[in-house]
Amino acid sequence: MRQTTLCFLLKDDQVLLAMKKRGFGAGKWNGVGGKVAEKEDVVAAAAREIKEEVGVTVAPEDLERVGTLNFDFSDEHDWAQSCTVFIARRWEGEPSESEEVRPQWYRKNALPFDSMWVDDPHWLPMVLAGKKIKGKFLFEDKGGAMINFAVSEIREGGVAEK
Ligand code: 6OG
Repeated sequence: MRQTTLCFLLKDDQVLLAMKKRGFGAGKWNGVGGKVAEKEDVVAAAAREIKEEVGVTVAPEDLERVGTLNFDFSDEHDWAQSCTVFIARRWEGEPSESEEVRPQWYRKNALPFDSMWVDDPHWLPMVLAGKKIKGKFLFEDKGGAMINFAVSEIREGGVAEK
């Protein structure tokens, strides 16, 4: 399965979202990320995508791994991916627009879910509340709708159901 990354920069009560201008997920707000290259580790991949997409530099030790999400698509099996989610509270530089995305800060309690992937309301608030999670999601309609999903919080010493 394809490995991808997704990272959310956090500043006070705000989270950086990026409007994808082209390619997979175009027209949606999301964290910053993309495919992990061959022989690249996920942390390096996340740092590379953040630099490419919004122009800021995050040190590997400032990328905190907070979740793993498995996405499956009933009508597009090639799109299946395992996505490692990170948050970062320290970086160098100011987020800026690139050919791929337009970044914008949002208050954590005022996220534009209507223009995000349909799975996001089920796990992103948990991540923004400081939880570590794992989730799996099955989509139809090319990601337009969810058939089923499961999200659980990962706690020290075990996994608790949401
Ligand atoms: P590129 O194809 O752009 O990498 N991604 C998803 N993010 C959310 N929130 N929900 C989904 O539900 C997603 N499916 C994929 C992971 C794909 C980027 O899009 C994210 C990667 O950051 C279906 O290289």
